Order: sequence, then structure tokens, then C-alpha cells
Amino acid sequence: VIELETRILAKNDALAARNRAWFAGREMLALNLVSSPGAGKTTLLERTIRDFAGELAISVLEGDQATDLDRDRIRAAGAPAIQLNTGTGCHLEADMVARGLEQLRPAFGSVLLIENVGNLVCPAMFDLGERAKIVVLSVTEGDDKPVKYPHMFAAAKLMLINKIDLLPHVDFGVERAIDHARRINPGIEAMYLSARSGEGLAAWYDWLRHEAKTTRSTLTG
Ligand SMILES: Nc1nc2c(ncn2[C@@H]2O[C@H](COP(=O)(O)OP(=O)(O)OP(=O)(O)O)[C@@H](O)[C@H]2O)c(=O)[nH]1
Ligand SMILES: [Mg+2]
Repeated sequence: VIELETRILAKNDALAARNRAWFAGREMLALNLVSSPGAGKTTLLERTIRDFAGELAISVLEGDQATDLDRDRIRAAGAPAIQLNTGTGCHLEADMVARGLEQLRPAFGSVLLIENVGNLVCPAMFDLGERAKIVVLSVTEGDDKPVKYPHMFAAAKLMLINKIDLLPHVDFGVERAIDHARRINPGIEAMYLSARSGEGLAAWYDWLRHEAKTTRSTLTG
């Protein structure tokens, strides 16, 4: 079993490297959004797409076991989107992303946001060729999640704590969650926001703008 797993991961890594080179050739920023089901990935994407209309060209690959529901939400928010259904699979793999890109045909210099299957475990192990993983943790899930699911928080560059509008109703310590995440990954960046109320979104938008800009300046020297 271990031998097979190692081979699957090695094959995926090779295909992810190909995606990464493809993004670099097109001066594209690609980000991989991961979280447990329902943390608010699609809601955050919808809002981000609407707020960046006319500023950044954003397109989306949507990963779900079943349905086109999230793809339709993203299209309604104004961005091109392709749905990838994994069936019994619990995560996206690099070859699915490559096939999705053939249909999506994202523009040169654009931003690709990949919403992974809702799952705090498996997507941590699969590189898709993205610049960074962004883990969304909502306040209804408990502030202990970073230490209980360490691989995901170790793999992420940024943690977005979502649904802070619900903080009065739950026992969630924002500082505690950040502490827990930094125990696993001392360098992880952290922000808290509400995709519903809009509170805290400005910091996320500045981060996204900065990443998009550095993608292009790194590549153009
Ligand atoms: N109160 C509150 N609800 C939110 C917020 N963000 C998302 N939600 C709600 O949380 C639920 C799940 O949101 P989605 O955006 O579908 O979550 P998701 O992570 O895309 O879910 P999957 O794709 O199934 O993994 C929906 O009912 C959203 O309206 C928020 O900031 N505050
Ligand atoms: Mg979703």
C-alpha cells in the first residue's frame, strides 16, 4: 500500500510540475483553496470575483465529488468556471487540473483560483501546480483544527479564518487558532474575515493583489 501511494504521489508531482511550468509560461497566479466542507470557499470566491471585477481577470476550477452547483454560483458571480467532479475521490489531482485548463483556457496574466473538494485531509498531499495553498477555517469548526489536521496547515501559506460574524455564538478563540496553526507551521500567514458581512476582506484582497503582482514581476524580472 505504501509503495502504491508513493508511486501515485510521484506521478502527481510530475504532472503538477508540468502545470506549474504552464502557469509560469502564461504569467499566471494559481492558488489552491482548501477547507473542510462548508467553511465558505465558494462564498469567499463569489465575493472576491464581484469585488475584483474590472481589476483582475479571475477564473475558477471547481472541485466537488458531485454536482455543478459551485460552478454555477461562480459563473453567476461573473467569472469563467469549469466543474471537476471526483466521484468517489476526495481531492483534486494535477491531471484533473490540466484537463480542466484545456476547457477553461484562462487568459495570459490572469489569476486561477482552484476550489478543492471540501476535505481537510487528502488535498494536503496533492500538489496541483499552484503557487500556494490557502486553507479556510470557519469559526464553527473549533480552534483546535490546525493541531488535529496538521498536514493541511503545514502545507498552507495562508490561513483565512472565516465566518467571524458568528463569533458571538461559538466558543472559538481567533488568537488560539492562529497559535495552533503556528505551532504546526511557524511561517503561516493568518487573517480573519467574514465572507458574508465583508469584515476583514480588505486584507485578503491586498494579499491577493500583492501575489498577482509579484507573479508577474518575478517572471518578467
Ligand atoms: N454566517 C456566515 N455564513 C457563511 C460565511 N461564509 C459562508 N457562509 C455560509 O456557509 C455555508 C457554506 O458555504 P460555501 O461557500 O458553500 O462553503 P464551501 O466551503 O464552498 O463548501 P463545499 O464546497 O461544500 O466544501 C453557506 O450556507 C454560506 O452561506 C460567513 O462568513 N458567515
Ligand atoms: Mg464550495
